[in-house]
Amino acid sequence: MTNRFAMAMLGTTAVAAMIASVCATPAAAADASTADASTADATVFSPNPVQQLGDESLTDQKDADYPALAAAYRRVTLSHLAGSGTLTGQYVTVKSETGKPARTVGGDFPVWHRDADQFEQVMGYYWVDTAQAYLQSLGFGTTLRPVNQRQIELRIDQFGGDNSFFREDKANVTLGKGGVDDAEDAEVIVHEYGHSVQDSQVAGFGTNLESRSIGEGFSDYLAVAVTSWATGTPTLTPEACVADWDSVSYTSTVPHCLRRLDGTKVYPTDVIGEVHADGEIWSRALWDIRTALGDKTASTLIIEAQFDFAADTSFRDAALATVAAAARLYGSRAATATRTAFTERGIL
Ligand SMILES: [Ca+2]
Ligand SMILES: [Ca+2]
Ligand SMILES: [Ca+2]
Ligand SMILES: [Zn+2]
Repeated sequence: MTNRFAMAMLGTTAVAAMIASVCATPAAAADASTADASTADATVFSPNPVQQLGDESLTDQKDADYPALAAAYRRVTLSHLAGSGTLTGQYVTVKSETGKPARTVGGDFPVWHRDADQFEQVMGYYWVDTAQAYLQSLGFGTTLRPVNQRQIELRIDQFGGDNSFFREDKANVTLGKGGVDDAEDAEVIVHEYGHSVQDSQVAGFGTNLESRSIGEGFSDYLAVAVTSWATGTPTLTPEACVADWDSVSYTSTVPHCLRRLDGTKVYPTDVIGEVHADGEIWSRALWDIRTALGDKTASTLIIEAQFDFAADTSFRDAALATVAAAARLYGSRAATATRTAFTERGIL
């Protein structure tokens, strides 16, 4: 099934709300410029139980917390919180439309498991904040321009279908609860965050088939790049597999993957006019750049290039901008590897 993520196209970019510095704790007050206010411990999957345990036999079981999942829970520290005791922070605020909002008890978030609504809320906060930390680890916001340094509003919703989406008019992301709850899989959360990344770089990005396909391909790429950065490699499921856990609800073949980054589709032969499917042409090119140059170099040039994309870019123009960014940042060897990746997909 390839049709799961719909991206609403309307509207203009919202101005992100900033966390008021009055919320900062004394420890963070010296660093008010980043509003790095406070931290709290919480329990998450990292990135999802299928990938963590290498167990493709796991199933949703109607949101039950069953013993085979026990080893996948991780205690982590949430950063950039506003200090209010809720899941509100510098880069994300969680709005629960399903169940009680998470609150700290004694300074930390209780140990909620997947059968508690608050678990998805914590997941959403942690993985959006981690995705922003990944961008900053590449130099965005220090040696390079900031990328998506705004507060994303993340809604956990009993949205009817098995579907999550990004609405650029509100800088918000909604995560659904069909099948495995979407926010139980970090790769679904970071995929949606990928759309907000591109929207922050080019307002209204993605207005036609090819630009929207790039949006899907990049968001799949970012999902894997961020989760691999956060949890390490090698991975126990194929690294190129996106959403190993969410996809157990709608795939029957093993490994369970919503999509993969290492497919063999080429342009224009394999274009079918559906953005997620066609996005696999783009994501494979990005995957090859990463294989050739390493994660940090590849992701940096890929994301830096996106500032130069037109909202309605073609594959070709976006590929040329990416080659140019490679040359500008890293020189001719990187540019050649980048060009080769797009040539092999038929894009250049
Ligand atoms: Ca759940
Ligand atoms: Ca789902
Ligand atoms: Ca994965
Ligand atoms: Zn998408």
